[in-house]
Amino acid sequence: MTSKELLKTLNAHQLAYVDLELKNPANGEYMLTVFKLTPGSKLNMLQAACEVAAESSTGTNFMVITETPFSREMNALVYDIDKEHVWIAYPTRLFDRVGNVQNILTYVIGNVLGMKEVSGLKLMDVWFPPAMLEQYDGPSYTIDDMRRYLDVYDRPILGTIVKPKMGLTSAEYAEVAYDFWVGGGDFVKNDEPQANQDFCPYDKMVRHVKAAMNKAVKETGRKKVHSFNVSAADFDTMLERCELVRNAGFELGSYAFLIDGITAGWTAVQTLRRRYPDVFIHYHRASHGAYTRPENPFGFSVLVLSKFARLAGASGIHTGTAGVGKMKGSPEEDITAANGILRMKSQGHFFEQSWASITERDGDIANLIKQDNNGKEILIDDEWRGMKKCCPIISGGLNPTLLKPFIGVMGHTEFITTMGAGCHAHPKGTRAGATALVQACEAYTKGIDIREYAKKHKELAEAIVFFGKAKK
Ligand code: CAP
Ligand code: MG
Ligand code: MG
Repeated sequence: MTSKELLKTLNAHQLAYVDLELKNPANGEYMLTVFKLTPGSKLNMLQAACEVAAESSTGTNFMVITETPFSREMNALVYDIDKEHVWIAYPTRLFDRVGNVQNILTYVIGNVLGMKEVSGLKLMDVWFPPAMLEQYDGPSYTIDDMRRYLDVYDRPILGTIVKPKMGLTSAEYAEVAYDFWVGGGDFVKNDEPQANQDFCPYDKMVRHVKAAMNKAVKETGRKKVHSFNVSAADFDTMLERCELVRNAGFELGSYAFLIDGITAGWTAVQTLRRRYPDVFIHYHRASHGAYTRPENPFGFSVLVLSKFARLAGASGIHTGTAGVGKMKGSPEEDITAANGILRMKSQGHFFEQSWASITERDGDIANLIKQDNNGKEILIDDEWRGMKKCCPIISGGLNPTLLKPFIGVMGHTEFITTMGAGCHAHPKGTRAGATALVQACEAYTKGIDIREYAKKHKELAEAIVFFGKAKK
């Protein structure tokens, strides 16, 4: 059926949520979205789309007598449709005025994911108008700040997750962190379930990590970073954990706050961003698979999750290994997401998003974009220009032999990588695993094949043998 014919099938309730002639949806009044939609059995594509637009904005399943002319102005509008996708425009005035990501998501991936009218609904892309970029915090402390702190440029920041994921005492945990740092690694993160377990009390873990970091910095002469998981049962406890770290003598820049952004929630993410603009806010996306796995017809794409993380002010978010590591993923998904949050202007699955309102007086805009695409820091002092970058954190089943293959897919090195088993499964242990990772990175930056480089670098040679054999 043509859209004209589809329009004729709509009832009065559905007709209030469609305008296929909407002039200039990108006029700034709307947040734009594209959903992959499979209608429920009794509805056609447009009918189902209008039901989604209703339930995810002002409506419900019937037109109500209590509607007013103004409430109708707040209706989301289906403004385009094709065989599989629907384009819906949301008046930005629908959203909470304090720049609240949780509120937006409650609309667009709220009730609608449970509606009978659809048998598939996945939010594939989202476009934010400039006015929204000004209202939302966006990142404050970025990978560029971390690079300055670590004095690490032109290569990925090399990190690990301490493994086993859980079960080490605080002293044992810190020992592994120390071994990674003296092996040459830059960045150690708590794993996503790390909290205040009785065998590894939070305050003791913090103290031991501080001692380990002092020792490693002294021995290597290099700065180091630790990302503390501050996720907690309530905000008071979350903030207590932040303050524990900040009062343990860590210098600014040497610690990040990790938050399990989906299980702890978006309010936790934004609370950390607003309380600690001088700290790297590390968004771990544990349980994102329930929404993002390609075989799941309901949810949202990795790109959408990542774009909202940038809006909320995460300094970095895990964006996946594009299938190179252990988790499901693809370049279309993971690399699009990674570049979608890093750049000033990025092409998503459906929208080109500009994260900076660059004015004509900026003169050579094309040159600015080119510099940005080459990793030069543009959005520095004049944040008014736009939203700072959110960096991809690449993790999940990687090991030193996979660093170059991943960079080959990513196309650049503007990311943090964290390898857990990839370091701690090394036959000679964590320190050797870290050194193998550093050597694999050196080989990459020198343009030397890792097998060639391994001839004179034994830790890398051992990693190649071990992970080569371990390949499933
Ligand atoms: C990686 C990791 C991270 C994953 C999550 C894990 O450990 O600690 O949580 O990166 O996946 O538990 O798997 P390994 P993603 O390096 O040992 O796999 O980054 O895709 O969100
Ligand atoms: Mg309701
Ligand atoms: Mg983990």
